[in-house]
Amino acid sequence: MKKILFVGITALAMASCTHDDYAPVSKQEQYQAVFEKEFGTVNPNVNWGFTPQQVFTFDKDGKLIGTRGANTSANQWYEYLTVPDTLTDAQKDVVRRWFQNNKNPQGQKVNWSDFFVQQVYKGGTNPGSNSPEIYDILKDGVLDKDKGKVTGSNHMDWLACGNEESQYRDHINNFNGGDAGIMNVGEGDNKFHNDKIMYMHDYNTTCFGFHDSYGQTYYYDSYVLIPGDIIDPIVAGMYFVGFDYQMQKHDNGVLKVEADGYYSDWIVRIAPGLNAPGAGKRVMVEDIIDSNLASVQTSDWDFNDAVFDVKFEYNWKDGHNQKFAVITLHAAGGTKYLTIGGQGDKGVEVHKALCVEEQGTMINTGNGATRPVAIFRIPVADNVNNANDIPVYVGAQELTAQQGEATQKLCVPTDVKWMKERVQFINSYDQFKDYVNSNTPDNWYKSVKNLGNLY
Ligand SMILES: [Ca+2]
Ligand SMILES: [Ca+2]
Ligand SMILES: [Ca+2]
Repeated sequence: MKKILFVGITALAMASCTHDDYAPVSKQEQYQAVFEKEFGTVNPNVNWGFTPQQVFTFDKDGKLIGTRGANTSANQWYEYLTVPDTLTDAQKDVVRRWFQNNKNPQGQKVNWSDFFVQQVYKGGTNPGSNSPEIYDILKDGVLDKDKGKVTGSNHMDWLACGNEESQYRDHINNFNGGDAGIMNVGEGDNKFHNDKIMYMHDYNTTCFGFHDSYGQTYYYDSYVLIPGDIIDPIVAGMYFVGFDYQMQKHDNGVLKVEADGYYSDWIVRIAPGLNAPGAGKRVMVEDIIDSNLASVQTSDWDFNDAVFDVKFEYNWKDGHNQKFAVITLHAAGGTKYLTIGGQGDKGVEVHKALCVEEQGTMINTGNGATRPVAIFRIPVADNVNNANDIPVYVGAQELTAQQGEATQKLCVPTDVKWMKERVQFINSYDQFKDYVNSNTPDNWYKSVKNLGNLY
């Protein structure tokens, strides 16, 4: 056996040293070949749309961008965000009724570092027939008429989000007593409205909670997050968090209100902090390079294996200014281990970020799961201001976009739609091939032949 193995190694060494036909070809070289077979010769000047971007700076006093936590500079939100409209009475009504009529609903999770919170309903002001929202008090497990009744929402005083153990658990400013204060949103040329709304910046949606002022206790497991899609078409695409009041207090015995499974004691809407048009750039990623490049087909090219927007900002954190790329992840149209921000554990895996555990599930490309966007931050060096400098990996293979070379990443404005699965890129974006071959038109994404191919 040993002898045979030795002969094999010698033959291999000779092949790679003496015959050019057998010389190892790099993945990128193989990729260049299949890319040019599909799209033609790459023009040496093509840079795939990547350019330096605007950097937003937030000072510690909340000018333009607030410190982490609640950002109360509502008049500036429109400069870098798409602010949700006010909710109509009909929308609030249909949401209230849903929470009042559905006991112990199954919730879901979202993953947003930046989001709005909007008031929907203060429990007890319009109770449902099943969900009283005004509770009897039990003393040592027995109804205690002397204690009277308690309106839960009146004691839900400190709406908060973030991890219970985390130092980053914070108050959603302005949201107390089951209600919220009015904010003046936008000014001047920017759209203006009044609503009970707050923007949470550099935060997280790991959990939501409230402080009960009756028993002086925090509750971080008495909420449920429900997509508007299952409530009513007039709130489709929205997300709502409902809270179920509970209370416990030691006062010559145990006084108690038990959670009743109706999460209508306080209802808020949460909405992702999406970029204002022009505030960021969109990156569309192709992972074919990690496949068997001998069998690539036209429909394998879709540049939707990750689709994310990049916005740069300086943010006051832990006592000094730090630079971040804010990533808004829209789609994960592949089944490989794809990370943004670094390789493996050093980056963020796209399926996980979108709250889907199975790596084999494609997300938001019309052929798998549908999920809300994910929003997260990646620390970057001070000199980084180009979305191309945000590393993207498939396994150990970095995906690159080099001028004049076959690319795995495209950079486009944030209103460009991405591809569905199994449709032909080349027959959807009509002028992409011209762009590859001649570096023009650089707005190739505006020529769409078959809109139905886009998500
Ligand atoms: Ca309740
Ligand atoms: Ca692909
Ligand atoms: Ca795909």
